[in-house]
Amino acid sequence: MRPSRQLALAGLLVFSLIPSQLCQMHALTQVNKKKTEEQTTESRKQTGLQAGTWKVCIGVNETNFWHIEPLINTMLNAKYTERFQDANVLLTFRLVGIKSQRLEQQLSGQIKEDINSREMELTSGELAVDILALGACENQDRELIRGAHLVSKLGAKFQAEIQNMEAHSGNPLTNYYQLSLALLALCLFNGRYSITSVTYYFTPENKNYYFEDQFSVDTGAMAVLALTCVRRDTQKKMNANTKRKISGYIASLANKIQAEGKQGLLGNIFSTGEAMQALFVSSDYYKNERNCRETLRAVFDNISQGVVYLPIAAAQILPALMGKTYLDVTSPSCGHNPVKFNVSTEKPDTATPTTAPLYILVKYSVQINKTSHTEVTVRKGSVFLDVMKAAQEKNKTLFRFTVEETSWGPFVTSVQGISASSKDRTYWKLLSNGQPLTQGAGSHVVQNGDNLEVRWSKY
Ligand code: CBY
Repeated sequence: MRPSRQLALAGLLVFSLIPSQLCQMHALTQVNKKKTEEQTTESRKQTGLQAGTWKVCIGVNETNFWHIEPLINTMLNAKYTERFQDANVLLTFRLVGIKSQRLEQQLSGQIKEDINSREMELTSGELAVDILALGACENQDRELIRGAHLVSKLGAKFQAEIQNMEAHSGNPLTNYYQLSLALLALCLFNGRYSITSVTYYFTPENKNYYFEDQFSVDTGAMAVLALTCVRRDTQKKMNANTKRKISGYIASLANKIQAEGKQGLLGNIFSTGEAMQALFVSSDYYKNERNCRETLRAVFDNISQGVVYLPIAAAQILPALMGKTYLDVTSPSCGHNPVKFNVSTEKPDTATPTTAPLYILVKYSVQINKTSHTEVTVRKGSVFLDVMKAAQEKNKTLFRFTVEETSWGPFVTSVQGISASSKDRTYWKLLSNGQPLTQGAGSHVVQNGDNLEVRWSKY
């Protein structure tokens, strides 16, 4: 750590030494410990893990803390002026035990304000994350959850999703990621949900786990967490057959997640954290040390390349790296961590460009039934959205568009006046050189000569 950083240390974070359930789950026996020691010398060099701590797929300790420092700084230094990303960040801070009173107060204040002013408009998933964040690790915000009857309000939103599926050929109001978040929060905070609906709608074959035939790892992961909570829910009287069914769903979804493993990542970098959480609670995947090592290496690589710079992305990846899952939100180990480390609140260096801007030329097209093409010049380092703006300036009729702000940045809602609709499962898909983007329009940096496209699609 640089001296300037040391000066800027906001405080020493002290975590207590409470072994997590994962610790016990993945603990190595004495017999294979020696063998593992030899095998993992190389991996420790790469991930910074120390001998003796190689017991679980927890990526972070005092020595290799620097790997995740950018994630924490991203969350600490973000300007939380918009209503979005707050809840995910607060949830993560509480769950992994990062103490920042200032940020906790600010975020929990903003979430409460948002609930007050937009209660009716909040989607099921938004309210679910709010409840998870406010209720994480026994704290006084739980009073508000009770006082404002947030859990029963979430129950009503969950019910509305199910009614919509009944009325509109199985399409929920939002999506299955949000339905799963809602089920998870209802299950953790003793809300009402129907086991019959869960067994009916959460079968792994349901189309809502897929976007255009592609299994959504994010969605599957959230469903595994929710279903695992349901299976463990002691308040629900469940017969053996139902329990077996749900266990089958969990196993099948966990397999689908593993099948999306690519060079250590599960899906892509943005789904890997939650997918890790799902596999921690549902499978033996990370008992295999090699799988753990590969995931950590891939995640740390991506972090060091600066890919994870949105607070929401950082918030969704960090818990798994610290061996935590969203199921820990109501467990006594919530907020406890076996790691001691320092957190700097120094603003990251912002490099000011010294050279004159260079321009690049890209192709851009809008495809509905027929395709409209153009070419635009934008500054080097521009993102997809800049290209859309440049095209719109050239020809309003063909390239006009609208966006809606989300925690992941701008989401393109309409092009040429044609609007995406979750009711019809339509959206504007973004592609570069024929490949779908793995980042949104506000994040994806374009390169000279790229062939960029927005395509009217059905998922
Ligand atoms: N969150 C949500 O409701 C979103 C759930 C989610 C599964 C989400 C990914 C995962 C997450 N962790 O939040 C999701 N995306 C969904 C459900 C959707 C669909 C939204 C439909 C609906 N009715 O809600 C939809 C339309 C299929 C979709 N995502 C589209 C897109 C594309 C956006 C294009 C546009 N019009 O602007 C895009 C860019 C893919 C493309 N090539 O067109 C896309 N999603 C991406 C890349 C992503 C990832 C964002 C990564 C990033 N760094 O920006 C994502 C994390 C996410 C957000 N989508 Co969707 C998935 C990933 O790559 N791992 C709950 C709420 C409370 O916050």
